[in-house]
Amino acid sequence: MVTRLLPVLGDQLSHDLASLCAADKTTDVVVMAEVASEARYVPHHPKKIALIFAAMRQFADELRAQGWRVAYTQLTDPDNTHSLSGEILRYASLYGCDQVLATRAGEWRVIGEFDALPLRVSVVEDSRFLASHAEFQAWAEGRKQLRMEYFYREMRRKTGLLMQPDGTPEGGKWNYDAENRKRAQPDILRPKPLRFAPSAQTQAVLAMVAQHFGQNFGTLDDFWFATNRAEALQALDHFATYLLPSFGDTQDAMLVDDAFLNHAVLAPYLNLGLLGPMEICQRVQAEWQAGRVPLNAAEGFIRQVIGWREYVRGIYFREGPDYTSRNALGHTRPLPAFYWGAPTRMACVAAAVAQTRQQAYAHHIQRLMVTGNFALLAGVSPQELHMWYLAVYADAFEWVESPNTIGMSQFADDGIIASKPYVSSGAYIDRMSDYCGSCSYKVKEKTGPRACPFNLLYWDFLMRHEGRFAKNPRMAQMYRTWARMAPGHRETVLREAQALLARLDAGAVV
Ligand code: DLZ
Ligand code: SF4
Repeated sequence: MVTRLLPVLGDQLSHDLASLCAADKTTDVVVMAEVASEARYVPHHPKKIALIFAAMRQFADELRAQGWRVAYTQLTDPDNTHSLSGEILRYASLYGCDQVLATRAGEWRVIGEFDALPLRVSVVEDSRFLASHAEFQAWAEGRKQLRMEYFYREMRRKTGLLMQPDGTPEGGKWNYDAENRKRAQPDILRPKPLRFAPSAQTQAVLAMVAQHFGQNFGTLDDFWFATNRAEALQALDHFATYLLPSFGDTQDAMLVDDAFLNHAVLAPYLNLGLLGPMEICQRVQAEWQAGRVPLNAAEGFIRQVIGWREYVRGIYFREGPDYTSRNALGHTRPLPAFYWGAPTRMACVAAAVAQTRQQAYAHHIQRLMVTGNFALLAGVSPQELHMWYLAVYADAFEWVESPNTIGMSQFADDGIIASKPYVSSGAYIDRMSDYCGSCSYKVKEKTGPRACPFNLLYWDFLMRHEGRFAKNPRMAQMYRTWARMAPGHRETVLREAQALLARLDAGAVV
């Protein structure tokens, strides 16, 4: 007798998942399915698909070892209906059971699909986050601006992380970001994220993904991700021991030959559910308490997890399903082909894209200030860019990726997340990276054939949106700088920017 079906999605691979906790091993059946509807709604990086499928298969094995019955559909199973709802319905009829117990999906699209099931579906909230939807709503209620910093402080108080007994933050400040903006030097001795040799099961997944998704952007070579909780815990331990001490210092730096610097690369595991946010932060806090890492490193890391990650999830669910289609700045340019690996002369973009193709990973500043910055300056459709980020990064799920893209990076939500657009000229990239030295453009040149495109497009962006941003107190200085430039120079900048965009539109190598 089967009483209920328990769908477990590819990003719900947690043994403490709310629906599993509320279920009964003796009468309920877990349903897991590798389906085309999820694997193909954007052209995911093959490494991302392999990670998810390999982790799903291992999680199913772990559940079985704990005594669960698991109905698991592999991608190539002949009966596969290739949608989540199709598989739930198929198992419902197979087991003669019309009750479903689900943990709320992390994406509106999938929530809608579950809502439409012609079965008796009960949904429990996903408890793997620090702030529930209700808690975020309560925090947001009545506020004019939803700034991450204030939400973060609430989360610090709630969790007690890096807090003193009297309710003040450790070290006296809430945020040590100002110490986390240093340049980095190439260092062949810098530790790297922990790598895992694929098991036989993961190798089978890799072969299958190569066959079915080999045409997608991204390489499968050298797959090293953790694919189960035990490995993810080792990766956490390795990060905390070897990489965390300098995490803050190099957090915003970019180097051509170092894809990871001191970044944790734990987000894929966290977002799949292999690790939980509190256990990661407690480990990081413990390193600081033991005097092994500086406060700016520990605080900077914890802020990303309990502040930023929870905050963007809150925004995604508060704003609703139309959030991903917002386009406040009216940007419609197609995503340039170099995002998918076509040649570009911009060394910074080429490096970020090459690394993305290889690793299904780039760090936050590469995403925000190189690929995101270029798209915003060039007026690329936020929707096309959103699909790109969602596809190419192993950690990207819509609830976390879309507020970062639509809101933070592209200002397409009209300033819900960001108080000003994150645009910069080449100078910022030059300051934070070693990209410019090897570029065919010259970062110091403002006009002329070798002028850095970021320099030209920066002013073009500001002028295109002068009406909207000139009065923004955080932008006014830039408009004053522009006003002080010689009229002839301003004309040249705008003419050359237009010519550059025309070349981009014509498919020339830019
Ligand atoms: C991202 C993804 C992919 C590529 N494939 C599957 C799948 O075949 N089966 C599955 O259950 N989940 C998959 N996922 C994750 C889902 O897309 C994810 O659960 C939703 O986007 C909600 O966050
Ligand atoms: Fe990028 Fe401009 Fe530097 Fe080239 S010169 S790497 S385009 S910022």
